[in-house]
Amino acid sequence: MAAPVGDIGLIGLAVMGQNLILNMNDKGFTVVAYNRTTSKVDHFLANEAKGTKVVGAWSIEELCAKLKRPRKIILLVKAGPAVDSFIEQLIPHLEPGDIIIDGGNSHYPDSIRRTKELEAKGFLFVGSGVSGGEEGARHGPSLMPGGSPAAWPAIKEIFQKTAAQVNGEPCCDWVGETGAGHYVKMVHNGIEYGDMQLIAEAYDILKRGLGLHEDEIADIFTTWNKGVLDSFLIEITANILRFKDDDGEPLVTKILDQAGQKGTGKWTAIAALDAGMPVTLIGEAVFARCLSGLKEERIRASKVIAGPQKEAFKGDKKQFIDDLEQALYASKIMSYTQGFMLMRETAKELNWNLNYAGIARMWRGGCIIKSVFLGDITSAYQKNQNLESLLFDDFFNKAAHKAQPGWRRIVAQAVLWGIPTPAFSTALAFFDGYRSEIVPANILQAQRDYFGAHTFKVLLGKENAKLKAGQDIHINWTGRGGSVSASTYSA
Ligand code: NBP
Repeated sequence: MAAPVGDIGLIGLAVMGQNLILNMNDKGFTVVAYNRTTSKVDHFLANEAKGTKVVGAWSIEELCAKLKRPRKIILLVKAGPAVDSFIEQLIPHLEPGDIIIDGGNSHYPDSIRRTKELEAKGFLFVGSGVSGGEEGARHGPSLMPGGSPAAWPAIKEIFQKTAAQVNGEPCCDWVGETGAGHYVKMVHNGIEYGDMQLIAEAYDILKRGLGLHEDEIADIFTTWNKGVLDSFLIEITANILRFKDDDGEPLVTKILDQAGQKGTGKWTAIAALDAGMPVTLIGEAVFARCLSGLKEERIRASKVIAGPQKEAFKGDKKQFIDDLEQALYASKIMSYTQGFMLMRETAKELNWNLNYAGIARMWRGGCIIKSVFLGDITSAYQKNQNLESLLFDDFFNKAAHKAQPGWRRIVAQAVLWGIPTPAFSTALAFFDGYRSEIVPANILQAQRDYFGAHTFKVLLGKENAKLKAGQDIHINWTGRGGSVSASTYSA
């Protein structure tokens, strides 16, 4: 039998798989391609892959036979049972140390399970976030691999050469153990929801608040794209706003205001609730899409619920637009602060050694949230890998302080106009809550103890004979209740 030729195998010849194969081929790797419906292998070899080094396989057995050891096989198939089915089919043809890589949009608990199951059988598993869609897959995606650490040295060269490059650095590094790669990809998608919502709110304020035309708003976004907000999403939004329908109207004004979602933002929000972390901006971004979905109800409500009388803006427009830029920047800082806090908490819970500077670097290029801003986050975590939150980093601390006055003016003005800004507002509320030594949770604790004998702890410095430090205290608030307290636990 001929010696194996393939550096890596790939299963799943749909849009992502085909493009990633061609990309890896361009980087000098020999890829063996397989698909469940094998006619797609023939079609791919005869068309898109014609003239390349790509090798076809028409069975799992043939795919495995054509790969160099340790075998590396990427699955780019529909997330869910299809991934498990291929893993089962592959196992009889693998040897210990071989590596199965899932590059689809799998939910991280599945990747945790698959890592454990495959490692128990002597194989290695990598769950890798792949971002950037078709274009990214073809010319350089952001790749976020996690799973069995022993797999990384074997796949590192292929992954880092295939990924997008920014300033000569690959947008790919080892993320962490078990499901960490897919977890980080999920948080990436959640952050993407937040960034998109913030831009949509800025558009709404400029359109309904200042009364600007799409062309004028596009110019503002183009200017912002040269400063701290320099990012793919700001750039494409400017292009979208300039795009005209056949009658010369901006096409965007004709698009139904009902946002779709595939679920990764929701997964992030649920993960945040499970971890008990205040990832409020992503949550609001998901809920804003839910509210947008209530189109018929909103139409009816708009006829019977009046907002404030709209007053024309009398202030300094230039100053207002500068304030809005700062509000967007500061809100974005809050969103990333929250996202990294979530990753930190989960890493603690699941014993992952997450590479935070690496994560920010991976997101710098090849993906939807790519931005200059992520370079500053990389620097912050390079300076201090154990940073509690971005707001403790000098650069972001100063940036948030500088943005504060304009940010508050924008949120206040939007409230007066009756223009909803859930993402801007929650970012500011988070900032004010996070910087408060005292929050009104004392009232909540008192209420809980009053109606349910849930107990409370005493504030440091306020102890006395009745209020003892560190103890769970129950007070008979009405003189009528008993002295039995409920057991304490966190739900
Ligand atoms: P699809 O998500 O459309 O999946 C198509 C592939 O899955 C085909 O190879 C198909 O085989 C295979 N497949 C299906 Br569908 N059901 C199967 C089953 N029950 N058993 C075995 N194979 C099955 O392809 P894609 O859009 O290229 O995405 C691939 C992965 O990458 C997905 O997890 C996706 O979420 C993720 N992703 C996509 C993007 C993007 O922009 N599209 C970006 C980032 C990540 P067949 O040809 O025989 O039907």
